[in-house]
Order: sequence, then C-alpha cells, then structure tokens
Amino acid sequence: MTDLLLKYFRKKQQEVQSEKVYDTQCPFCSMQCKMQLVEQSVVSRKKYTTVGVDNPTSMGRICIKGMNAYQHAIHHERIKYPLLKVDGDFVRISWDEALMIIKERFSKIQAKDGNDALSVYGSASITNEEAYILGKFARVALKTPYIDYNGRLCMSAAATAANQTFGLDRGLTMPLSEIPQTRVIILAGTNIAECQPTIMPYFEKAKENGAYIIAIDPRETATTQIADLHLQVKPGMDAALANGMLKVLIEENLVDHSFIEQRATGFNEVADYVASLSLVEIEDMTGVPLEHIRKAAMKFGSEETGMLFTARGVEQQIDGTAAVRNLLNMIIATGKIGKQYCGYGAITGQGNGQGAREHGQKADQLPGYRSIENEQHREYIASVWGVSKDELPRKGVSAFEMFQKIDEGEIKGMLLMCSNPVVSNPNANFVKRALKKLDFLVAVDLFISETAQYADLILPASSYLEDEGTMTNLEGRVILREASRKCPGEAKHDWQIICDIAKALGKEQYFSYTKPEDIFNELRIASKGGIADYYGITYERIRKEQGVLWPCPTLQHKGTDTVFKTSFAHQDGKAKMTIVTNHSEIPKEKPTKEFPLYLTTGRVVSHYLTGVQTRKSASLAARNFESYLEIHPTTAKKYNIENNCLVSVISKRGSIVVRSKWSEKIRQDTVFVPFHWDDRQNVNMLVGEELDPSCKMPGFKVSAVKVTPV
Ligand SMILES: Nc1nc2c(c(=O)[nH]1)N[C@H]1C(S)=C(S)[C@@H](COP(=O)(O)OP(=O)(O)OC[C@H]3O[C@@H](n4cnc5c(=O)[nH]c(N)nc54)[C@H](O)[C@@H]3O)O[C@H]1N2
Ligand SMILES: Nc1nc2c(c(=O)[nH]1)N[C@H]1C(S)=C(S)[C@@H](COP(=O)(O)OP(=O)(O)OC[C@H]3O[C@@H](n4cnc5c(=O)[nH]c(N)nc54)[C@H](O)[C@@H]3O)O[C@H]1N2
Ligand code: SF4
Ligand SMILES: [Mo]
Repeated sequence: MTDLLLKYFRKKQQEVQSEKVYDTQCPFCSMQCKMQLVEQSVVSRKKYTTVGVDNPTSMGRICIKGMNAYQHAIHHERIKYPLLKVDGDFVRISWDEALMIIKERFSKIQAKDGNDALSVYGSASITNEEAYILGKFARVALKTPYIDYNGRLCMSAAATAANQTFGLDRGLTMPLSEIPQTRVIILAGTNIAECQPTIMPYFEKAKENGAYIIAIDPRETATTQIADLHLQVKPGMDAALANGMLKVLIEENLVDHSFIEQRATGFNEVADYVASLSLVEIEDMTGVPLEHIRKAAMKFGSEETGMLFTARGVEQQIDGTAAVRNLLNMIIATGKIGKQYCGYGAITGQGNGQGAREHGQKADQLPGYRSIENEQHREYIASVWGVSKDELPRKGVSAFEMFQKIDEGEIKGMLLMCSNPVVSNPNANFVKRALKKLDFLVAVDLFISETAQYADLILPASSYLEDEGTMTNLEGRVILREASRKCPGEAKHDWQIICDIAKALGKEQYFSYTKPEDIFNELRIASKGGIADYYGITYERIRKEQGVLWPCPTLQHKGTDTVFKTSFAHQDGKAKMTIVTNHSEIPKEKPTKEFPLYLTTGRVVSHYLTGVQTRKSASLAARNFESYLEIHPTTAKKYNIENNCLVSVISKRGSIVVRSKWSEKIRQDTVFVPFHWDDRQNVNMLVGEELDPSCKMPGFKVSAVKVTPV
C-alpha cells in the first residue's frame, strides 16, 4: 500500500466514531447465508456493510440480495407502531388498544359465525419457533381448522411427490458437499444461479470435475449456461419429457435392476406404459428434439452416480406433483438415491421453507410432520399441548382455497402473518375482491404491503436483524439465527405477537414463553417420534456444531446427512414408482387463437418474491426498477411489439402493462414475466385459479396470453 493510501485509510478510520456488529442470517432464500451487519457511525451519518460469515452451507459467501438486505430493514417506511384503519386511513394506536380490538372483533365473529369463521395465513419466512406456535395458535387459541401458509404456493408439489414416492419429504436427500463428486446432474425448472446464487460453486466444482449437466427450462438462464445440454421444454411438459427419457433408459437397459427389485415397487407398470409411447409424439409435445431426449437419458443412465434437482419450474403446475413423481421415477429406475454422490433435491425456496412445512402451519399437519387426521398423532400433540384430542380441529383447506371460503362468506376474519397474497396468489383480482369481504383482517408485517392495505389493523413485526430463532435450510440443517438488534419503535417479534394475542383471548396458559428457546424446547418434544424429529437438536448443539441435520431423534444422534441409505420411509421400506401419463388429468391452459402464447412467470436475481422488501432497497431496485416481458424477437415482430416499449399482456382473467425485452433466449411460443411487482405490473392478475388436485399448487408456470402494444 502506498503512503498516500495508508494515510487515506487512517483518516477514514478516524472518522468512524463507533461501530456495532450484528450477527444474523439473510432474510431471503433457503441457503440462509450467515452474515454480519457492521454499523458504523461516521461523522454525520451511519454506514452499513454486510459481510459473509463462514458456515458449512454457504461457506461465507453472500449474494447481491443478502448484501443489500439491510436497506429494507432500516428503511424509513418500516412500520413502528400498531396501525388501525379509521375512515380509510391508518392511525397509530397502542398495543393495548390493538389487542383489545382483536379480542373484540375475533370474539364477535366467533359468537356470530362460529370458530371456523376465523382463519390464519402464515409463512415460510418466519422461524421454526414462530411457525410452530402459529399452528398451535390456530388450533388451540382460535380452535379453527383454517390455517395454511405461503409455502403452499412454493414447495407443496415437491413435498407431496416426495411423500408419495419415498414416504418422506426432506428437501435434499443428500448433503450439498457431495455435489462436486457426482458424475451427472439434472437441473429441472430451477434457476439456482439467480435464486440461490451461493449454491453455484458446488455445481461449478462438479463441472470442473467432469460432471455432465443437463438443464430443463423453456428459457436460457444464467443456470442453463453452465449446462452441457439444455432441453428447452415447452412450459408444463416436463412429465411427458420424463416419459421420453424413461422410455430410452428402459429400452437401452440403463436401469438398475437389482435396486429396482430390492427397493422399489411399480417399475413394471411404468415400463409397460412408456413402452406404449412414441418418442416422436413426445418430441412434438415437449418441443425438445428427439436426439436431445435420447442424449440426456443416455448420459443420465450410463453414469454410475447422478443427482436430480427440481424447483418451481416443474412444480408450480396443476400437475406439479405428477411431474415431479415422473422425474423421481428416473432416479429410482437408475438407482441413483440413498448412496454416495447420488440423490434428489427439491431446491427449497424461502429461508425457512423446510422448517415451516414440518411443524404445523399446513392445513392438514401437526408438528413433526404429523397428520392432523391421524388419531395417534392427534392424541400425542394434544397431550403435549395440554388439551383434549377431541378439541383439536380437523384439517382445513389450502392457502388459495381460504380466499374462496372468504368469497363464499364462510371465513370472516383472518390473521395474516408475513405474506402478501394480493401479489403472490393466482387470480389477484379475485383475491382482492375476497379480502374486501372480510369483516376483520389483521396483517403482521414490516411494511404496509399491498395486502396490508386491505387490513383493518396492522401490527409491526421485527426483521432478520432483530428476531432470533431457528431456521431449517435447504439441506434440512437446523441452524440458529442469532439476532439482537433493537426493534424499531414498538415493533415486536412474530412469536411475541402470537403470544400477546393468545393472552388477550384468554389462552395465556398455552402461550407463556419468555424466549424463542422455550418454544424450541417444546417443539422438540412435539416433533419427537414424528417424521421430522428435532428432539435431539438443542440451541447449544446448534451453536457448537454449526447446525444439525434432521431427523435427529436423540441428544446423542449426530443428525442425518443422507436419507434412504437402506430403506425408504414407506411401511414396506420401498419407493413407489407410478405411471404418469403424457397428458395431465386436468387439462392445462393451452394457447388458443385468441390467446396464442404461453406465459410463464418467475424471478430475477435482484428481487425477492412480491418485492415488498427488495423494492425498498435502493441498490436492488436500481438493478430492476420495473417488471418486463421477455419475448423472442420473432414473436415480438409478429405482434408488432418493439423492443423496450410498453406492452399489454392479457389473459382470460385480466391484463397488465409491462415493458418489452427482446431476447433470443426464450422459446418463440413463450413469454416470461417476473412476479415481483404490484398494481398494473402484477402478473398474478393473469394466472388462473386451477389447483393441482393432490397438493393444491396453483399453475403459476402456464397461462395462455396475448400481447399487444400499448
Ligand atoms: N432472486 C430471487 N431468489 C429467490 C427468490 C426470489 O424471489 N428471487 N425466491 C425464493 C423462493 S421462495 C423460491 S420458491 C425459489 C424459486 O426458485 P426457482 O424455482 O429456481 O425460480 P423460478 O424463477 O420461479 O423458476 C425457475 C425456472 O423455471 C423455469 N420454468 C418456467 N416454466 C417451466 C416449465 O414448465 N418447465 C421447466 N422445466 N421450467 C420452467 C423458468 O424459466 C425459471 O428459469 O427461489 C428462492 N430464491
Ligand atoms: N406468478 C407467480 N406467483 C408466485 C410465484 C411464482 O413463481 N410466480 N411463486 C410463489 C412462491 S414460490 C412463493 S414462496 C410465494 C411468496 O409469496 P408471499 O409470501 O406473499 O411473498 P413475500 O414477498 O415473501 O411476502 C412476505 C411479506 O411479509 C413481510 N415480512 C418479511 N419478513 C417478515 C417477518 O419476519 N415477519 C413478518 N410478520 N412479516 C415479514 C414482507 O414485508 C412481505 O410483505 O409467491 C408465490 N407466487
Ligand atoms: S438471497 Fe440466498 S444466496 Fe443470497 S445471500 Fe441471501 S440466503 Fe444467501
Ligand atoms: Mo417459494
């Protein structure tokens, strides 16, 4: 360093009057990168820097979103006090007043319309402790069956498929650390380069080591760029594509007969079905050249080890469960699971996408991945909670179906925590209409989101810098977010808010926790003996061991890095293969003369979900300050769409206006719009409300639309 530079840095150093360092984890994706926020007071202002902290998953890496996350957390629009809507405006009230109003309004609804008229809508961005007590709150404090959460729109198809095929749903069946050694990788409908950027080095290392990478995506993305073979499938046709690959695998005898015999059922039926199919027809249906289908299958089948990853591209379909199951058929047929350098990964979305789906926020679920319809499970959880089994409600309905119940007048009140359904649910106009019909909506958020605007009461929650608790990352590793920054204004942690409301409703005895660790210790017991067994995991162990992978049934158990080593989780120990037909049972929307194009939706690297947080960050918003329509130039010319111009995108359900972006990276029959924006740019105004019959996932990835210049 030159003298001049040294002098400069010394001067800068002197300007720093004080420095605070806060430990935390990124509030966004399932990598849950560990980080520290360094807050320096410099002469007349505060200066913030985020640094990555080493850990077994992201190894100290952070991405652009994590680096800038603090910008929303310290944003001046953070809500700091409870806000009550009075004549259309929000006015500040005290917590005591807020809790009194909730008690009054909830009790009134219950007295008039019964317990089932209240509902809870939760989130996979809250901690395990919060997800656990939110489920308990719905069943014990409100006594309503109606609780579900945003994870329904996210992981439900992959989770259901894994439960059906393996008998157990843990996001990754193998540790991330084995990726570099595997020989062939399929990335189906996952854009990890933009959505879990700090995972990329695992795949880059695999490539360096000679792995062959196959990507399946209708678009060329930063992820497909690392692939050796890109299958540019027609939206929604993954199940048929998998049938084509299965046909080749079986015809070329690239299947693992001894694995199939010992560890699976249903192979012969699948083999008979795919034998009856024509590859030429599959080529036509999927838009993937026959020789590419063949090559992908040959590569996947002929290597000793291999892995399959899926994400929302395959899963957010009205046949998402079936599509994933057909891809899993390939994993089982080739015996690439339960052994070293092999396995399946449903790339988890939200920060706590795993934990939040294991401990009881889902309509049909009790903690520990137990079933609310199973008598023994009910009995056990009732005993942990100190209530009688018969008092526990039965299963409710899925996230979107709750809005249908509101529309039909059955549900009158809702507690919404950490989600923004006006932007994230399909058929946004319908969701808005339903919300207006509610007698009473309480939203718990960091900001006045597009949905909170419909609320009667908004409660201020704490952010990732302030709220301590455990999260379960994409590997299934339970980790502890140590957070200690002071809450702004009168904001409270979500777990405190749940307890305060329960107390106001006279249910204090079931919710008398003083810190997250108290809740975690109850969760450990509630999960004990369940599928997602956390009993052996403690705060102390997490701190010492940098996280513990579930299942972990005892304090001596070291946690589980690979599942299904010797058997699957079904009663007979076998994986269930199943026939998935080329044509889904419920017909998906297809392009027509009036709506000639496929619309698919998704993400960009700089924004997160409905954008409430990332649109507040100046650095992230600067990268993409508005939505756009990705369209092939040939298609654009056909519909008179110039580059960089405003375009109407119209479906049967509504229309939006976004800016065109010509790109040769997308199929000519398909357009793409990200979903991080609201109002006129809210792409969910176009998406239909058909749901996958087995998991209730909406079809975010296929709609039929037309495009016209504005
Ligand atoms: N930057 C950023 N990162 C995120 C998020 C975010 O909002 N922004 N959200 C987090 C969450 S909650 C989630 S769930 C994950 C989502 O992570 P991903 O599922 O990877 O993200 P998407 O962009 O929704 O979809 C992935 C890809 O699927 C493709 N696709 C669309 N239709 C089809 C199809 O029919 N078949 C196939 N095979 N592919 C298709 C899209 O072109 C897209 O490239 O990301 C997490 N990380
Ligand atoms: N068209 C289309 N739609 C989609 C998808 C798609 O690919 N395409 N993807 C779907 C997927 S995978 C998902 S996960 C959903 C997500 O959908 P949402 O859950 O609706 O999205 P978020 O933006 O995460 O909403 C979180 C809200 O909670 C607030 N918040 C953040 N942190 C906290 C906290 O700690 N406590 C509280 N109380 N509030 C907090 C934020 O300010 C924000 O308003 O969207 C789904 N919708
Ligand atoms: S968005 Fe995901 S990859 Fe990026 S820093 Fe946050 S947790 Fe890590
Ligand atoms: Mo998600």
